[in-house]
Amino acid sequence: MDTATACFGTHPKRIEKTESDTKRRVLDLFDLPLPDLLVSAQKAHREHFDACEIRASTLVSIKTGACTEDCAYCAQSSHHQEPVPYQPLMGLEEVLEAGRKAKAAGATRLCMGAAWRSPRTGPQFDAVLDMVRGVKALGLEACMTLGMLDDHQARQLKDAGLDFYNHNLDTSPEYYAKIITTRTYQDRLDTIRRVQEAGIRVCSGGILGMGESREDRAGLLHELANLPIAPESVPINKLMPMAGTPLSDAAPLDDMEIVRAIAVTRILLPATQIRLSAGRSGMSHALQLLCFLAGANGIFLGDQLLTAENPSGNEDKAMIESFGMALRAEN
Ligand code: SAM
Ligand code: DTB
Ligand code: SF4
Repeated sequence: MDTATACFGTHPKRIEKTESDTKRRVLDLFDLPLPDLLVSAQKAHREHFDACEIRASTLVSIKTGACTEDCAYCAQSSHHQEPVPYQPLMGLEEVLEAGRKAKAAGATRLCMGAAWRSPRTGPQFDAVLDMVRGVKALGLEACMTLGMLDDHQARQLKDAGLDFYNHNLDTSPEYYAKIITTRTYQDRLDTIRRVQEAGIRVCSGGILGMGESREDRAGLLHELANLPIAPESVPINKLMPMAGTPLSDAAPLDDMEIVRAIAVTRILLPATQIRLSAGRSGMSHALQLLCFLAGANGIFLGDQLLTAENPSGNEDKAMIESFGMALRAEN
């Protein structure tokens, strides 16, 4: 493995990359027999984490719908039929109430998402900064996903105490234009760079099952693993086909392809948190266990994602307990 990693006990720390994995190598990993792939991923996982621990984040949609962007998967885009109803920016107290509930349910991070191309500087952004400060004061990690940021906004978020910024590459550079036309891959890379330069940890991943090829999935993971600084958190989403979107009838991805993609992510980014994100409501417990064996070590906890359904908190807790695993209690 050409990847330079730093391990500090079971806590992942910022990983500076030295050399790149080639895309060919990533595809070769995908092609491994599943038993071999799973063992390699488990080995990498156990070198950096307690493999019986799951980290839980809870999502809250702080601004919903009426989004100007045309992401083909998203129910919040105003370009599609049947977009979800618009809800303006949530008040601080409502966000904090969501944070208190998330903490009581066992989450250690609140991930606040806004359906924006990019946030507008001014009173609205100031309100977002107050949310970061308020969530931190509850003793939770704070994550935001607000679209594209400029340098100043990234620094302001850092100063407010933001721990993570979520900005997904979503798919390979080659497939990207089939999914989104209103902003480019380079725009996304630029925002990730600004966030990293501001000293905020990056959460960046993608969606599987949008009609892309295995080569595209390898391309996405190759991009993530070769960012100048490795992302500290990678969400792997399975497409939830949303009514009215161009991907509403997308053919479901083979389950084992998701397991493979998680295992490859774990091998390429051994010290990164990997979150099994959207799409769990359609997955059996057995499939989710395979994903955890492949190296996933996080979930979104709570009955709702941003707008779409998620397994109930009670079901998830019972599932994790039945595996003899546990929710990690601290950040
Ligand atoms: N507007 C911001 C942006 O696009 O960066 C933040 C919110 S956006 C909803 C966050 C991520 O959710 C997307 O990048 C995408 O990966 C994921 N997502 C959205 N809709 C999804 C769906 N139907 N199925 C799976 N993942 C989805
Ligand atoms: C991510 O990669 N997945 C989360 C989080 N980052 C913001 C969002 C999933 C959204 C699923 C569709 C919805 O709820 O509308
Ligand atoms: Fe808007 Fe984000 Fe949905 Fe794209 S993914 S339409 S930017 S909310």
